[in-house]
Amino acid sequence: MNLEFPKGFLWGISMAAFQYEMGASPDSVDPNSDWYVWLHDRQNVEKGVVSGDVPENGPGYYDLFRVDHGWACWLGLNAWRGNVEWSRIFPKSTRDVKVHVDAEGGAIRSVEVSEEALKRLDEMANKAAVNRYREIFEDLKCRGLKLILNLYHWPLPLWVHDPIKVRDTGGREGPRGWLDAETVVEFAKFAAYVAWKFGDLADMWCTMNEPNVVWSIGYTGGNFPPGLNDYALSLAAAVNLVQAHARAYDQLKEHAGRDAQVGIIYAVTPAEPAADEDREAAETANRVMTHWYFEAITEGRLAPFGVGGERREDLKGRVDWIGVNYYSRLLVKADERPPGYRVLPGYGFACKPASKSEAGLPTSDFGWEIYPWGLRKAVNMIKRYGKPMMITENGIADASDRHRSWYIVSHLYQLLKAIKVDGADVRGYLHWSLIDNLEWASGFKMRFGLIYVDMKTKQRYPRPSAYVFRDIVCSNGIPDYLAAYAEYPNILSGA
Ligand code: PGI
Repeated sequence: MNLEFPKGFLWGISMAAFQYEMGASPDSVDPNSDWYVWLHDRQNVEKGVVSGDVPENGPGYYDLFRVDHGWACWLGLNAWRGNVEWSRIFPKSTRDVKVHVDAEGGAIRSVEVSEEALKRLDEMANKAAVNRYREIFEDLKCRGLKLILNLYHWPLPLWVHDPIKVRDTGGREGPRGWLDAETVVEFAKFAAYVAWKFGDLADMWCTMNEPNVVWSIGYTGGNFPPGLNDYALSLAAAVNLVQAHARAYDQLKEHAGRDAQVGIIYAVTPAEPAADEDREAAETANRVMTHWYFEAITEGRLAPFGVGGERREDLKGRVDWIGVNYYSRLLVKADERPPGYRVLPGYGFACKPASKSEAGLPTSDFGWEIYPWGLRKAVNMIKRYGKPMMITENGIADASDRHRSWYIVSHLYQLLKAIKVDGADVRGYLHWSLIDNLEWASGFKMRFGLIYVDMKTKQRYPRPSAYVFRDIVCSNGIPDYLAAYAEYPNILSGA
């Protein structure tokens, strides 16, 4: 197999506003989101739900964006996945802005945002934030980077979600965020506004990042807001997140132009059977975690977590391209209790940090097994929906940079197999991430950057793996001198 990528392949990085923006000036601090409050909450810090690290000490992209775009150019990139923060643009409620909603029970079937409503939204928007985003995006475009603009990467404005109140009342009192169908309507307004305001600058769009992570980690005992553990609430959030995607899709098509390419980014984590007798369990896991969602937005069949099967024409055909985020796998065993499988510890995401998995494969600082074959599987799982794909995240928490180079090469090698052997239509690879940043509840210790950031001085220093990635990007393939890193395990993995 020749180790070149198709002509015109997109090479880039992905980032999230909340993880990158704050840190270099008092002006950059946005205290108006649920995540900001969540990370500062005393109870969360005391209980160890969050690390105690706060976004105000972050890498400071809101002010230093030109520096970081410069590094992207140094790497030879031609794409950048950017993100706007809802709570910056609308720190105050937009509920009073009248729009036409076709709703039935909890189903939000359509939202129409008129020109007049857009003007009202424009009056309410925080102009300093809107202008800053315009500066940031114009700078990206001037440098020849394609802008893939993502609307939602997890923080919600406080007027949409009070995570402490929701946590403390078990989801009864709010504002209740994704537990409330009204959030779908407000998100549609936000999408309409961003499309209208930045339609001239975005080359591709995505409505949101990993809805599946939001409804699982936030509502099934994880450390994300609102920190609940309740299957019914997780399901309610999932249904609203699917609807929010579909309604935002409609707004982007309406206000950024019919030819706007609108996608969704999903955490595709392939479940593999522990043994032959667990094959059905693995299929169940993939259906429960992944396939039901894509069936909803392609065919209009809504069976959340694989249960039920309601027709929803208003969800059908709501995706032009699919972003696959891949980090590791899950190994599953059949289980009599619902949902019919359980995840085995010691493999995939469930390993000890910076050690070896039960399969003898190295793990990251996060305890995620390095499993490059899973990327090929993830792509093949999504191929059936017949849409162009892009790897929208792939990377590793590796402060010492001992694994990152061969992590990248071995994953790209499996991606090449998916493209050339399996015929998958993958248009680009966006690495997570360009620079070290705030890893949500885990804080600054988890370092995903190709470029190291000294969080005190805000200085950037490229890691050795950045040079490796740069050589790949500049040759649009795996150069000969790196070909030995493709096969796995190899000498650098310590395996
Ligand atoms: O953890 C690295 C990155 C985050 O920094 C990104 O914001 C987020 O989009 N990451 C890994 C995943 N998703 C993202 C994979 C799924 C996952 C999310 C949260 C696994 C564990 C916790």
